Amino acid sequence: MKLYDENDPAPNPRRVRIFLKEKGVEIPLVHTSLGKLKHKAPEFLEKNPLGQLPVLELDDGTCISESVSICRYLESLYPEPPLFGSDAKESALIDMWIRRAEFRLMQPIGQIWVNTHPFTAQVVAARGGRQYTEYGESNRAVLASGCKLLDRELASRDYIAGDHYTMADIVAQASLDFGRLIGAGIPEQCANLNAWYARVRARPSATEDLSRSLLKPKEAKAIS
Ligand SMILES: N[C@@H](CCC(=O)N[C@@H](CS)C(=O)NCC(=O)O)C(=O)O
Repeated sequence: MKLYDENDPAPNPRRVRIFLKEKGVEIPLVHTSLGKLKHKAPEFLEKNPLGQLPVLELDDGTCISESVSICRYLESLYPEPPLFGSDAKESALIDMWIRRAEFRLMQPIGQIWVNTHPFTAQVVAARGGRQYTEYGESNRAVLASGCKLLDRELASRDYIAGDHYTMADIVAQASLDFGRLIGAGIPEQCANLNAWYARVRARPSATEDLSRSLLKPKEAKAIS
């Protein structure tokens, strides 16, 4: 089994690395450079036709993409500590919060990145496309409302889906780390969400080997 991976700060492969660290499990990582477009090479498209990272390749050649699906598979192999819940109610609540973190945090952050950031402007232009800046900017309000939703929830519990750290925290944490990097951070007034963010960032799983970051050391340190 091996994981096709890209370094910090790519948020989706990062989810899987955080998950593995929480489990205390190491698997071989195959560095697949986004910058060098390795994820669009024909041999990679055979593994994931969407040309995206991460991808988990099993020993029988089966390829699983989608970071949450990869983590669900790994959870079955390494059940302790449970990060997708221990009973039906917990599992459903974690799933609900994973989906909300995807739709209310990662999605607007992704649109801000694709449609407003100077770095992606070059990438989009090179592919003959364009940025929809006004649409990208409108996602700042969507992100702020997602942050406020979580802020209200975190008034009464320590973690996003309950009293324990779970996959929902990993999805939110990796998304918000990336958001911070691109200037789409957590609003200051979200005190409960900011306190949660400090808590999850203090976990050993959140620390990365910054020498592998795609960013300059100072930028990488800022989001680590
Ligand atoms: N929903 C997917 C998203 C995967 C994704 O967008 N990965 C990014 C890297 S963080 C990527 O490969 N982007 C390149 C592209 O979309 O062309 C997941 O959770 O794995």
